Amino acid sequence: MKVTKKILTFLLLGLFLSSCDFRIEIDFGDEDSTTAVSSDKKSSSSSKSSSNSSTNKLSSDSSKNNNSSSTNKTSTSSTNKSSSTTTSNSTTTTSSSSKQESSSTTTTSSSSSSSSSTETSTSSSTSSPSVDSSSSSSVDTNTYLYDKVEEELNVHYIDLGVSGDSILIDYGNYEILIDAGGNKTAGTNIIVPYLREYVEDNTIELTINTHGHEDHMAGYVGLANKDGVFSAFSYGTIVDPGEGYENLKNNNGDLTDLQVQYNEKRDAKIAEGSTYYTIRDIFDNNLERWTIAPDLTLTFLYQKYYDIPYTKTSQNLNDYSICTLLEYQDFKFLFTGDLEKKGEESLVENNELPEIDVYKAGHHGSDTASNDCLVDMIKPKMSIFTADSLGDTYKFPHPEAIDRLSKYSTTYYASYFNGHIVVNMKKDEKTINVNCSDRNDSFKIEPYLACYPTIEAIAAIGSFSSKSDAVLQKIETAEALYSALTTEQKEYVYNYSKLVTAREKYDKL
Ligand SMILES: [Ca+2]
Ligand SMILES: [Ca+2]
Repeated sequence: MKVTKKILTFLLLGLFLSSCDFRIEIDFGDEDSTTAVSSDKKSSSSSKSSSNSSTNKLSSDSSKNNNSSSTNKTSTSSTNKSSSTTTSNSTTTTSSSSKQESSSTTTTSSSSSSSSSTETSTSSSTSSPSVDSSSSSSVDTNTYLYDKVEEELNVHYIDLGVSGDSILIDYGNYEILIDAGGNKTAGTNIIVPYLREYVEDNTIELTINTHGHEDHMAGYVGLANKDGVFSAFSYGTIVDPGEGYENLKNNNGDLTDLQVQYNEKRDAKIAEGSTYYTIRDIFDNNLERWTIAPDLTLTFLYQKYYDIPYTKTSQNLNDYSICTLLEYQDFKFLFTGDLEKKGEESLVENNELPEIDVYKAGHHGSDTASNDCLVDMIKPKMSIFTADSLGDTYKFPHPEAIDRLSKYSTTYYASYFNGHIVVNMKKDEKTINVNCSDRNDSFKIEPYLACYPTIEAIAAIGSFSSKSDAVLQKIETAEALYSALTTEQKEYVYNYSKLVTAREKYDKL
């Protein structure tokens, strides 16, 4: 089974992660080393102290203030403490497999304008995948949220088998989880066992559900009577759009079953002691900048939809996506959920965004995201597509988005192509290392764009239950397109199995 194989492969990969050599230099020589992001502060009349940690839930009624003018962009550093020592029950652990698969490490240069090089090495190790904290140095917890300076940071873009987001930022025993999506099955069978490998203290210090779509939320719930991402772990702080902005609503305006289930699971965590903030609470209380360690900060980025309640007339839930900037040493990561054009315009208007090293391409690489207004500001060196179109109809990533990104990006990864994608950075090293569970060579846009008409033709076959000239023509068209591709291009046709299945079915009818 594909999913199981991926997990097992990745566990093995983790065994030698710390021993890998990194070979790709990213040159930060020209960059301003000072903190590059500033958010507009909404003037707040209820400015709670940042040390206000014991409150489980801030009032959602705090006055909604006007968004201040974007001309006054200052950065406020605030720290806040999240505290949750509740331990949730965890009954299972990921099993290991006797199947041994070697993994490879590829590094790519993002300082070069040419296509990335691929240097591959194979290695294996029996060392523990856990972070060695013995070399960590202690820091003042009155200043920082975490009590150590770790030797490395890993950002995991988890492959969910379907398009969807679940991103783990792993810094020793401090973890941030952005979304737990895909679907309920992915939550229980992929995300939970994956996280257990890296959340050794069973507590995720911060989780952010960017918005209430299934592919970003369902994993928190998980399968019935099994662990989902909420039930499997304890949480320091939970942030989401909140009531009135969470909108998997039915036509009659009620919350969907999934939203109701998410709320129940989240509220159970709050009852256990987790701190909960809506994204408006974050800005109303000046909690947007989280100083985790001297070399690590997470900043919530303001955009206007945080303050616009969901209605029938503003019913694109993607607009509500919570956006964050992660800064580790000089490295900068941007996460924008499924934000689309109007949200991106607001994001750019309200924040002085720095150039970004690693950009999770908005909305899985959809044409609706990564618009010029954003891309021209952040100039992403590396773009990652959390896209796995097997079984869906969205055909992410879209060539239009790739075209815009390609003005700046020199390296790409895609979850359907690479599997789990782990970006590793080490303390005091100016290199980014990428390790993937399926294949380490980066995603190349030339063969992808060349095969895209084939991907579209296969998707266009659709479902059928009887023979017809129309169906046969679609199958033959897709087969002809596929057969004309080069071997390399064929590797990018993620829905080829659908074509095989369609042909077999048609011949049997
Ligand atoms: Ca960890
Ligand atoms: Ca932790």
